Amino acid sequence: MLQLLARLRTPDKAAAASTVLAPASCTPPRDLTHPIEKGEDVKPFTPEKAKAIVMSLQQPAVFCNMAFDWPALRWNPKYLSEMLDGKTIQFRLGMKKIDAAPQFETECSYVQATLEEFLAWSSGLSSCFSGPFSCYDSCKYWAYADYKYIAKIFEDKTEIFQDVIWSDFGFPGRNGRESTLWIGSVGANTPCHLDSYGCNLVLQVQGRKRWHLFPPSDACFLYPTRIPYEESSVFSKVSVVNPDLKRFPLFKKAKAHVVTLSPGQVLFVPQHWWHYVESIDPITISINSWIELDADHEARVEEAITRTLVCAIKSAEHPDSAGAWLNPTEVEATSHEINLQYLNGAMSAYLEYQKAGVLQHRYPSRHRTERTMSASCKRRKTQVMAEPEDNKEADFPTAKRQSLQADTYLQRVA
Ligand SMILES: O=C(O)CCC(=O)C(=O)O
Repeated sequence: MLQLLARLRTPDKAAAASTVLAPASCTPPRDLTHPIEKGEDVKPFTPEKAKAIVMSLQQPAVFCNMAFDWPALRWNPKYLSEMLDGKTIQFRLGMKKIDAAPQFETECSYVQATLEEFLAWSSGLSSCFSGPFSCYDSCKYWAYADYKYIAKIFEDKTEIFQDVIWSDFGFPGRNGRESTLWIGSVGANTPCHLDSYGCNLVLQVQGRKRWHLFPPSDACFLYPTRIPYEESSVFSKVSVVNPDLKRFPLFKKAKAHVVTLSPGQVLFVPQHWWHYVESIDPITISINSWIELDADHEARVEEAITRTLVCAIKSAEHPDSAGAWLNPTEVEATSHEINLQYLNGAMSAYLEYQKAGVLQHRYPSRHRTERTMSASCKRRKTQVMAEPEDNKEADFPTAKRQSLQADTYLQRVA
């Protein structure tokens, strides 16, 4: 089934705010070694219906019981350690203490470590007094192996791509190869941003994450910035969980939709929804896939113009160092020539797309169309919730469990 996120109030009004309902049929996270109980082995939506929801819904939503049989739900830390087989990955470290300014990736520390080293450190083992995490007290810092392309880190274990089955959502052939993996300790977070391209499906695998989502229409209350610069990410200057309302008074008007994603649930994040994401359990693991949309053609042109301008202005201001303005996820400040080539390519693709007379332009309605899967490397990219959170009022629509009947669709909960 599907739960849509409630409109939540901004943090200063949090005491009165509230969140989603969990329909009775929403299953809790389940240990896959347990026998399936009656009714749990039925997916509430066919792939066609799930895709129709994803391609038309304008609100974030959580799908429950759609992934109960995905082998990826067995991707616990021990299993992933075995699969990584001692390979090191990069972890981003940040302070657990939440400041009134967002902790952007430019302000984080980075270490290269094995998953075992990360697990030992995050559980406070004394063996970590040496090793890659030795400079960081796990009581004060969180660590995050974020945004890891599964195709890259498991390039020698390609069989595990099949553990992720996005075809259940109507995207045939899409699996772990087109997905990214996120492994964090408690407090690990991603600053509030929107993704310029696509929409996003996120499977929570282990532990819980809290998502704070804001609609695209809240952009002016979130003080957007392109610094740090990262292609396809627009960051908010506001620390949404500890906002400085003197500097950012309009943030009071932002409508947060807060949801906690539990293992087995799949969050749909619609195009251009802002999100701040925090890990609230000792170890969290999630997997996501950004679904390309026709609207990305236009967004690519806009992104190419933005890149050209930001690189030109910032390289002139800081000729010797891009460290101050370039997000660490960007390899380097690209030259003006490269940027213009990129802009040219994006313009040509957009014109081709327009010439092809794609439906979306004829009917610029609520219905979006998926672009065929491409090799596009999207930097990032887009809650549906199990339990109502305390102190938050529920006033959201939900979809009724379908019992595999295609005629049941979205419904409002009274
Ligand atoms: O899980 C996270 O920390 C962030 C995920 C995200 O930004 C995304 O999937 O777009």
